[in-house]
Amino acid sequence: MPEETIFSKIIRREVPATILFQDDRVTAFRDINAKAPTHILIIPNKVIPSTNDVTPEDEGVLGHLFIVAAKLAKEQGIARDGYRLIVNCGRHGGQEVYHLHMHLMGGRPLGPMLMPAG
Ligand code: DGP
Repeated sequence: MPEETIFSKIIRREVPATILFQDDRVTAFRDINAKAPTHILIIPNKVIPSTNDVTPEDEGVLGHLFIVAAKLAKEQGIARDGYRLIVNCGRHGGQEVYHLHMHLMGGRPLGPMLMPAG
């Protein structure tokens, strides 16, 4: 069994978070360190540490992350102007929490996708 992170405690509501959506497969809550007016994390309830650990049986839940992202973007009023979905993986990807998560960010122009190559 992969190791749990703080995100499992958020799913079980053992630590506080602003949960915007939850069903039997995914949970969505506001990022504690928001980098945009809307910054939401959408995560599978099942612990998948990173995209390196994804298996074919995860296809359904990973597709569901996009469905929930689109629904939340509409609800948050950012769908028309657009937004960014990010999944970080590993050290070079800047992943801090090893429970796969999709960032939904919007509410202002987000600028170029990456810093210039250095
Ligand atoms: P990443 O770098 O992709 O692993 O992003 C992890 C994000 O998780 C980061 O933007 C901050 C957020 N985060 C970390 N701990 C907590 C927490 O306890 N609560 C909430 N709401 N967000 C958290």
